[in-house]
Amino acid sequence: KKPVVAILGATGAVGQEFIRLIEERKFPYSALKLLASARSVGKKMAVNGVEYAVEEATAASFAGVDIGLFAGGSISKVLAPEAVQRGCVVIDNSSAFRMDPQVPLVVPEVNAADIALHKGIIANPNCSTIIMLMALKPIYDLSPITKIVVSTYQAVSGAGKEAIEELREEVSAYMRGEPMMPKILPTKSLPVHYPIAFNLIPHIDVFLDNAYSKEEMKMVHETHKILHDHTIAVSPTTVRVPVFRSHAEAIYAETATALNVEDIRNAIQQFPGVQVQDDLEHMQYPMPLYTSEKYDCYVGRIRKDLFNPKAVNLWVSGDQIRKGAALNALQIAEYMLAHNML
Ligand code: 2RA
Repeated sequence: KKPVVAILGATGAVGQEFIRLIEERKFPYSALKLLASARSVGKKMAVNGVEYAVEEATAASFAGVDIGLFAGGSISKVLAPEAVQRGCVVIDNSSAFRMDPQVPLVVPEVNAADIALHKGIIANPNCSTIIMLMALKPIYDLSPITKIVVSTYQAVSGAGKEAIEELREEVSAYMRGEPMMPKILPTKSLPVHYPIAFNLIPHIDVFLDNAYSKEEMKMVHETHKILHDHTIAVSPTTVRVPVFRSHAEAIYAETATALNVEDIRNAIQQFPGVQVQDDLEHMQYPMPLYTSEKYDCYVGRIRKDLFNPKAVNLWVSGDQIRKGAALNALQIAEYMLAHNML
């Protein structure tokens, strides 16, 4: 039986990507509901050639719904339990439930077995965590990773549709010789904003008392939960960069035993959802302009650390809205359908 599917946050960047992916991957449904906040009610959106009117998301919206694809945002905290109470399985892209022990946090290629433990909600990890673990899980399978140092180069799409628009506006203002008028980055809710065009902002989400940002601490805690290994030392720095869609990351990974680059390269190439793009002679390495709109994550610049024989350095890039959010969540739903878990 084909499921009844609801998309919560249908009009946002991730919500729109859910629709595109449902069409591209021919995700089956017997009925579809597009839900959003009151201000979006009535908007028309086409899916598979059928026009839908966006409805206001309320608890009652989930009556009879089998799968809830939640694009993210604070509304998840309120509506996910209501949806579960009405028999809906929720795949939530918000951070609300990621660290809840009752809620599996899943990258299907990394820890699909955790999906079966769900009690109604399955959490989608943060985009920067997903992209990092797609590159590192194949290495972890060769030898447990003991330490990670990661710097991220995160696309503006992570901050939503408005941030994508803001980058465009700033570039054109700059080219017209006019002042750039930032209103979104680094974080919409904070009183001070900086331009991202021709700039880098080492601040994503809010700072905590330990001088790390929430975005950075997500990479620590989510990595521990997904790999079921709380011994990994993770040192993150997350940075917003003037790129539209892909997140890129420079990673140093130390393993329990020394590995050789060829074994690492082969393991990454064979891992589902990842491709090695690493041919220096022909200037082949992943770049956000080329990894955007793709399903896979791309890994390059794979090289032994110069000083530590148990460490490797590498570079990964992946589409933040696809594998970083909507694709990963939809793949969890695809996995559940394929394993009769819905
Ligand atoms: C960001 N990872 O990039 C966060 C949310 N998508 O802003």
